[in-house]
Amino acid sequence: MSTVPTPQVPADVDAIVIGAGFGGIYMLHKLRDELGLTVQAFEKGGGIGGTWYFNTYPGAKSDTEGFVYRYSFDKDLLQEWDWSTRYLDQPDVLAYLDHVVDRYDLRKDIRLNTEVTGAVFDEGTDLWTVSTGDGRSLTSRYVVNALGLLAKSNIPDIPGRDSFAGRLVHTNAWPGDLDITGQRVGVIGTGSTGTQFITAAARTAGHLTVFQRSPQYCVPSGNGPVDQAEVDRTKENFDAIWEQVRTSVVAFGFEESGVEAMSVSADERRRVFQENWDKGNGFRFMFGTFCDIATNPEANAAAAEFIRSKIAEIVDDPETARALTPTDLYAKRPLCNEGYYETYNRDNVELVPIKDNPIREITPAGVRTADGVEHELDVLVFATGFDAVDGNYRTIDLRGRDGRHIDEHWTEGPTSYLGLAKSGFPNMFMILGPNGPFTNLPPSIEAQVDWIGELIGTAERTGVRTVEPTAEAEAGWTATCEEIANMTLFPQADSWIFGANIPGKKNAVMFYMAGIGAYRQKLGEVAGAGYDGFAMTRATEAAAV
Ligand code: FAD
Ligand code: NA7
Repeated sequence: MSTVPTPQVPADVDAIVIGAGFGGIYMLHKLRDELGLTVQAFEKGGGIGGTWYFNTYPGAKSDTEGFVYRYSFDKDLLQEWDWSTRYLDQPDVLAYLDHVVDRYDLRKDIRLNTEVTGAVFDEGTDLWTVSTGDGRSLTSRYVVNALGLLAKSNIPDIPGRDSFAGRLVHTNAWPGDLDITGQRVGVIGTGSTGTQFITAAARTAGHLTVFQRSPQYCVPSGNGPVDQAEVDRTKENFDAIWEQVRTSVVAFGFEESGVEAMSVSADERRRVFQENWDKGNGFRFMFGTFCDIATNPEANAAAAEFIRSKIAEIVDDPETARALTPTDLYAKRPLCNEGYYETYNRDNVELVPIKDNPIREITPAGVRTADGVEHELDVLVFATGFDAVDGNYRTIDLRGRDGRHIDEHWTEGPTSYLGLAKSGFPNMFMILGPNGPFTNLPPSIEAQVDWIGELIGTAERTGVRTVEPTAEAEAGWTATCEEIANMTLFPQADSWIFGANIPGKKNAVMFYMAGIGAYRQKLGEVAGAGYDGFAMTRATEAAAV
């Protein structure tokens, strides 16, 4: 640890939190209520909730089961919030987060409708200056970015996009006044969001045209009502459930399989796949059936073949079934849905495969494909996903030491130490930053917030003035994440997980794929070794660590 002679210039507040989704809400509570710091949170949306404030499209819901798509840090909070369906619809998650914000009286410290446009570290004062879109600025000693990893919309620049005479919307900005009942609706995109939207919209739209670039592997979600007796049983069991979640791999509330797919007979494989198909949930199908679906090409092919056989069984029209059937690896974030493939048996749903017949332009009347057909529409929905992980960071004038912008650090793709801090950016933390865990996210958010809180608490108690990872520690973590990702099949599929969905974006490893248990263990080891990999400075007059 080095020392600096100058006294601390007072800051406007101790800490600034940017974003008020799952991450920012808990971070604000941690810093203000547990550490006793003064905190200002900024949120560019008109309400709290992040993902769950913006994604109000028909069908929006969690694909993590509701009993583990929540916070676990407060046992009373866990006991007082009920659920009535296996997965939570968007309004349910938003109501839950509103409840949390009110319960801990957080709203008064969240400034809504306020976009952070700049965050600049001053090496003379060791303070951050955070500027907002309303022309104001505030200084703080700490900044925590809770900007969201799936929060910056990807809006493809399709020719004629602005000429459309109907309503053109992205699912991440669904307008409150848009009712698609009886309308001619087109949707571009068949990822997690697109498949949710398609199954819901088919029930109300007059006609639904699905523009599909890549067919998807999608398993049933098994959604349905949950009765109070089951809720009560789950609540009684919460200690054991959360212990399992925190030490598991994907943190989805089920036991991952320890059995290799090829170690059992073909009949047994099919039995296990069927059993998990019947139970439902995408992560369960990928990680609860066999332990090597995401790592062994043969096991992956067996799972993929099973899903393909289901598509052939479910979809009535053979040509539609063929177009819906993926032939590539089963190695994107696994999808689940209620009746996705069945939806294509409806008379009002039309599949337009666009891989070989791409969209040529958007016209005032609709979408024209390369074969010259103009698909006439009243509403066109972009379910085209997100500039994931680093997207929102790069829109901020974010500068650390030497005035260097985050883009200058991230020329080869975004990096961090432990998914939560960045060398050259003292006293700055990230929730779900690059190379954080690939899991059900609330438990990983909690792990990060708890750990950041511990570190800031230690710094406060011991007179540490700045703390940041070393470049070596960051490079080591990046290499670890690359090594682990390369042991899986995920890098071989083009998806947002590696930035492959954004034209021109550098493909890079953006997740730690060894699971939440291993991640939490690593966090514990780093803290236990006196924050190994972090460099600290302190004022000479401060108490020694
Ligand atoms: P967010 O909820 O994205 O919040 C980030 C906030 O930061 C936003 O409100 C944003 O407006 C704000 N912000 C960003 N930049 C600025 C700025 N410059 N100034 C001010 N404010 C800013 N994950 C799961 O684990 N399971 C699921 O089932 C699941 N379902 C999902 C379904 C959908 C439709 C989507 C889009 C995502 C889903 N996710 C799911 C991922 C989800 O994003 C996370 O689970 C979680 O909500 C992330 O919380 P967060 O606080 O990190 O980010
Ligand atoms: P995804 O998973 O990135 O899916 C986006 C979809 O949009 C996918 O089908 C894409 O096809 C398609 N897409 C993207 N750009 C285009 C263009 N230009 N033309 C045609 N089709 C396009 O985003 P989601 O929102 O569904 O899910 C992201 C995560 O958010 C998800 O895992 C949940 O956690 C919530 P492609 O497959 O690239 O061919």
